[in-house]
Amino acid sequence: MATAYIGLGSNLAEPAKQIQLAVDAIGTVAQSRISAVSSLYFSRPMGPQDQPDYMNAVLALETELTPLALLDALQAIEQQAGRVRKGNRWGPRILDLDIILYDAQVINSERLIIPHYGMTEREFVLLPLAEIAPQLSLPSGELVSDLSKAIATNGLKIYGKLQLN
Ligand code: A4P
Ligand code: MG
Repeated sequence: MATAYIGLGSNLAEPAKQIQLAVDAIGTVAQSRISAVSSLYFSRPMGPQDQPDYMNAVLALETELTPLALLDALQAIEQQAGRVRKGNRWGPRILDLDIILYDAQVINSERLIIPHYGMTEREFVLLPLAEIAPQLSLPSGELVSDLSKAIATNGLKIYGKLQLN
C-alpha cells in the first residue's frame, strides 16, 4: 500500500462543485481509499491573469495502484468532468488532477514526473498539503511544514469544507 497526495484544481464551470465531484470520484477509484482531504481553498491564478480565480485542494490516497495506473484513473476522471486539453499552458480548466507525491518515489518518465515539478513554488499546493500532512518530507528531505511557512500566500484563503462521502 502506498500513500499518494493528489492536487485538485478548477477554475471553470462552478469550481467549488467540480472539486467536490472530483473528491467523490476519486473516492470510487479501485484498490484505493481517501485517508485525508484538505479544506477547499480559493486561489489567484498562477500564469495568465486573464482567467478566473481557482479553487484548489489536496487529498491523501492510500492505494495499491501503481503510479501510472493511478494517473490513468485520474485522467479518466478529468475527462468525465468534461476537460478539453487546449495546450495553452497554465490556462483555464474544468478539472486538473496532479499526483504531487507517491510515497518517497522519484519518477522522471515520459508520462509522469513525481514529485510534481511545481509543488514547492505553489502556495495552492503547499498550504493545503501542510494542512493534512505537515510532518511529511519530500524525497529531497525538505519538510512540508517548513516549505509552506516560507511561501507567500498570494491571497490564498480557505473557502469551505469538502465532504468525504
Ligand atoms: N504529468 C507529468 N507528471 C504528472 C503528475 N505528477 N501528475 C503529465 C499528473 N500528470 C503528470 O498534464 C499534462 C501531462 O502531464 C499529463 O498527460 C501527464 O502525463 P495536463 O493536466 O494535461 O497539463 P496541465 O496540468 O495543464 O499542465 P500545465 O499546463 O503544466 O499546468 P499546471 O502546471 O498543472 O498548472 N493557478 C491556481 N491558482 N491554481 C491552479 O491549480 N493550475 C494551473 C495549471 C495554472 N494556474 C493555476 C492552477
Ligand atoms: Mg495536470
